[in-house]
Amino acid sequence: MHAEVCPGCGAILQSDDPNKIGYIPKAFHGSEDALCLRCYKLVHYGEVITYEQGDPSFRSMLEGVAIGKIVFWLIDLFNLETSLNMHPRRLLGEDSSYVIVNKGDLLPDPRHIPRILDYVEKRLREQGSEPEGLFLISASTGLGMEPLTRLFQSLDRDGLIFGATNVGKSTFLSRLLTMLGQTPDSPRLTTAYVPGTTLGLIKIAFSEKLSLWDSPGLVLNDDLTTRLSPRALKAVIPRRKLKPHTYQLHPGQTLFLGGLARIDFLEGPLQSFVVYASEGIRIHRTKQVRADYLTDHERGKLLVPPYPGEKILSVPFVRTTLAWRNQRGEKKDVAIHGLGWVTLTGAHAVLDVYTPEGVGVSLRPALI
Ligand SMILES: Nc1nc2c(ncn2[C@@H]2O[C@H](COP(=O)(O)OP(=O)(O)OP(=O)(O)O)[C@@H](O)[C@H]2O)c(=O)[nH]1
Ligand SMILES: [Mg+2]
Repeated sequence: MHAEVCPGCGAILQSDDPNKIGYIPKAFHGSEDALCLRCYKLVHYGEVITYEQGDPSFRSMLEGVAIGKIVFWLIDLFNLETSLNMHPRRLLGEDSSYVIVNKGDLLPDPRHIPRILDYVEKRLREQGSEPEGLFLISASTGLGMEPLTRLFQSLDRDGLIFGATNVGKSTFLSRLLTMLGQTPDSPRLTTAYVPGTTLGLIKIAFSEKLSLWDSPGLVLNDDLTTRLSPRALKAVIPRRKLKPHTYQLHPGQTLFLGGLARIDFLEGPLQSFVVYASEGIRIHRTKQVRADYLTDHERGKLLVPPYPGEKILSVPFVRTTLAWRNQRGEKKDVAIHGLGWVTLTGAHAVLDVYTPEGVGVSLRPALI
């Protein structure tokens, strides 16, 4: 059979231009499970090819695909605010039946699961969504997957896996198929830490009658990870359980999260700043009076990631001012979209948060 799309990423295969999406040397074109050059390099050598042509118009690709299908909306626990903004009603024209919060293995303590589900449920209600089911899982470890495998066994329509880029859609489908016993012959979906891994719709025969569809993740502009080099991404995306790091800060002090974010503590009582981010981020505490100098001279040097030569170093830091007063015992998270979050424990605070222009910053009740 003639393979027309890459079984790893769904790109339409072509043998004309090695610098374009979907390239496969002529000799391999036509063999059923041959991967495109990009997937081949990713899977076998961990090498990332990026294409100049940019967004291959995923939005138009997704138009109409949800009709008649059951939509499973995947959300990334580590990047909740960005992935919750990727509402399927807006993007597919259909609501999701099920919402799946992925990457649960990153939680320092599974006892926090109910609290996180409550928060997600509340956010979904605010958006006018009441899914038939809400799950928290880890596609990497299999945590929480059993009820979902039962649900998939009982499907009576095709299923579409939808969500922002990098939330783990392809990893989830692969895990699901493995758990349902479809291993060697089922397609090997390419998964990777870089955003934009899946490039087209991939149809997977699930039973005699039903198919499951993997889809390319849309990119949201407020997400830090779409602006980083592969090297910086490796440092920023956590792979293991998060280890919170606590810093006691006085007003007049600043915390840098690598050279990617800066938090100036302007007003409030002495309090803990608890950082939930990847171990690859160098955290640096300093006096606020030194912070401008460090911003101008040490991003990409003392403050890494990013690393020397990265495009993001020429993107200016933009300030977001946050101020709040808590009810007794409450804590707040400052979420920096794609980088992680910082929990503040004091009764009140005023902060200036600096992030590269365009990267989203949100204030929310503490997740943990
Ligand atoms: N810690 C953790 N990482 C995960 C989990 N699931 C996926 N990942 C990682 O997240 C990254 C993205 O996974 P993919 O499955 O490629 O994500 P995707 O949603 O298919 O991304 P696109 O194809 O770009 O839309 C990879 O580095 C995965 O290893 C999980 O449960 N826990
Ligand atoms: Mg994918």
